[in-house]
Amino acid sequence: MYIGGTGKPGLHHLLWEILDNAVDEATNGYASQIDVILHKDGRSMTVTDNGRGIPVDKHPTKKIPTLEVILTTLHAGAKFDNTSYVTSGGLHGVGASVVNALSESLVATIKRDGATWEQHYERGNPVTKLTKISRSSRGSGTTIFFRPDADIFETVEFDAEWIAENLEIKTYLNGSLRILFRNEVTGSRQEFHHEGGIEEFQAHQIESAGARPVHLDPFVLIQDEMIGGARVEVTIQWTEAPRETIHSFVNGIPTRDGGTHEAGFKDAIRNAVKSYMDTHDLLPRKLDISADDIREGVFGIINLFMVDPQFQGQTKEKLNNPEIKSMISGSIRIELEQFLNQHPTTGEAIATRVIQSAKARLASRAAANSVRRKTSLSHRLNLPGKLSDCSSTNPEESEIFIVEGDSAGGSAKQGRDRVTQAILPLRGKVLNAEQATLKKVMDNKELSNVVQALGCGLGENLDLKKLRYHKVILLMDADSDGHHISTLLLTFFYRYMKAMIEEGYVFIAQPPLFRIDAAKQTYWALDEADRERIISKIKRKNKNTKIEMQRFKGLGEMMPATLKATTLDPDKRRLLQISIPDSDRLITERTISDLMGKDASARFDFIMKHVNEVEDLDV
Ligand code: 0R9
Repeated sequence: MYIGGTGKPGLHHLLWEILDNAVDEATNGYASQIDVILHKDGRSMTVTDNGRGIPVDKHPTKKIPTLEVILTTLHAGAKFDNTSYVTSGGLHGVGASVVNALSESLVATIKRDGATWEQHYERGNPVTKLTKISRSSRGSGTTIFFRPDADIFETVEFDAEWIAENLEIKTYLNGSLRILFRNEVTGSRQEFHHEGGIEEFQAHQIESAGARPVHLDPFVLIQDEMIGGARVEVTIQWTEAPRETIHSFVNGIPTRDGGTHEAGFKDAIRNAVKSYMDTHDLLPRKLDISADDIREGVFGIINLFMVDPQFQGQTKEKLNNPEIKSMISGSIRIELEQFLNQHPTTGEAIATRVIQSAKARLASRAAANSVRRKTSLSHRLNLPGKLSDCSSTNPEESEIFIVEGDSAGGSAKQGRDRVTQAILPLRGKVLNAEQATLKKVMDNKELSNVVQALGCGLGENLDLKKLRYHKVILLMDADSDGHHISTLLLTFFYRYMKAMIEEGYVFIAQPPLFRIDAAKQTYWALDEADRERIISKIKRKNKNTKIEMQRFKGLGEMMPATLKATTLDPDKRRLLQISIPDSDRLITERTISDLMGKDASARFDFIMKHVNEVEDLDV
């Protein structure tokens, strides 16, 4: 209920919670360094900040130390906040008490007023009194060690890479903060410190997306002393990228569903640029410019610091304070317009970019309209010629297999259930949608066949009510070419039909790589590891059993009956459902742009970083 589940994201939520409390102390100007340790067991963590230390004196009404109240009472932190203490509460801010309750062991160590205090907890209950363990202490601060409860979590292994990514983002959002990450599992250390703050963050994002800026200097605004003591940091830069990339944060926590601050930010961009173009007579007559045209190619970050943010939505990741929208929109608009007027070369480059995107949108709309005409249900005959459709018209029971190559398509066609399973073979090259405009995407024969077959349009015209199949299954060979095509199709879906992934309609089929026959039984193995597992199971039963093995070179080699029995039949097959982890959409976004974007060096870095994790790298 409090951490969104007991899987991997829930486990890491515990760390984000403790980390946010430490970052809050830094955001408020009392701490400058945070040390994070992943211990040797891989399943316990320690976080230390050098702030003031959680108060250890007796709580005025509860008559126990404030620290103990904080660690044993839900939402206790909120009651202590004064009106100027900015906290991440409301997002991760469920309180340290939740981390304590869900940990087998938690130890709090506080350095304050020249002494060191410690208290031990197990599953949320104190097992020692708060004890002064030293009469001296250098400096002040809070240390929390915790080991999540293995009886509660499905996995208790922390993911060092994910942690490091999040720690780095924290330091981009708090330019003066330094975070040291020690991974005792691997013996490595990383230090994160980005004095350039969000401006550096944005430059890094633009570079890793391989996007070419259309003007040199970004617009940067740091506005302190807004109404209600709020503070906002903003950076904006236009690039040639075919889409906008806006990241919003409140008190350093991502607001993935946006909200009033992001809406105000977008309004400000539109109004400032529109007014600048009007004033300087830069708008061509007869060309309607939309807000989307103005923001195409924009990389933008808005980080708002405010007391008492209110959040809404299922994941509480949308800011809901209504007064914020006009406050942000008004102040950013004035500053941005002034910036454009003071930097006419930049202003004109942006105006040219906006006009270019308006013209491209009109061209794309014409292309998309033609696809929509072709995909409308009344034109069923206009479905792609290569599609072997199913006879059912009920999307809930219908599936489409997008298959690599005509020969695999032939086997799949013979092995399928004609009522519920459609087959679409792909032959030509699938375009990399990460590096293409909608117009180019629609000109690609294979992708346009997919769009026509699915029937629900794409981009701004996507309408999932018209989706003709509720299972879209990618069926590729288990080799590097097959993986490549799957990756290209997933990139396309992610960029142009993301809701289809979010609704859980996209799957990857898992055809076997090996057939194993032993003692009159047939087994199917997905990969080498699976094969070894099966063989040792057979040998355990009888070590003299004769084993015969066949490796499939590709789907095309498989008999239709085999394909049916292993991969098509809903009762026997294994499918991987594609999802975008809510826990980190930012990382998903970055992974897609690193791996599929124009910047080859980002891919090179990725390969070098992960090369040791792969047994047989196929390059
Ligand atoms: C390692 C993780 N760090 C923390 O959890 C942490 C919480 C915290 C804190 C204060 C200072 N440092 C902290 N680190 C703090 C101190 C004071 C006032 N507000 C906050 C003070 O000295 O007066 N606290 C967060 C909530 C609370 N303290 C409080 F509710 F107990 F006051």
